[in-house]
Amino acid sequence: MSTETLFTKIINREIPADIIYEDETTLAFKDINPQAPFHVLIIPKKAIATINDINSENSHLVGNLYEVAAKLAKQFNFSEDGYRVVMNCNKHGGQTVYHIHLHMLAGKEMGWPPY
Ligand code: IU
Repeated sequence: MSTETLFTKIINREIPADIIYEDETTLAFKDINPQAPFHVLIIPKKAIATINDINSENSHLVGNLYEVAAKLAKQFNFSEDGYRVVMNCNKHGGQTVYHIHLHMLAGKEMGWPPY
């Protein structure tokens, strides 16, 4: 199964995105349909389709997503007030792009439960 999605094109700069962070393994860019004043997607450059595909070989890449979230929180001054990170899985989770991505939402107080 091909794991290529539009996010691969964003990584390869084949389609535009507002990229706010990049390192060897990870990219972060603004969500095109923001659900909070600050809404970015933090993705591994290596395509992993869903949370179900995380394993001992690639889980360090997922750890890196959280590390980048903490860095961005510090950079944009959200560490203290807080923020939400969420990763959706498959249909019931609301996943629409099959390249895992950590949503980072900040800049307002979130509600719970999230539905
Ligand atoms: P989801 O968890 O798979 O539903 O999230 C996909 C997100 O990707 C969603 O919030 C879209 O607005 C966002 N997105 C984007 O920012 N840029 C794109 O080119 C595409 C989707 I396709």
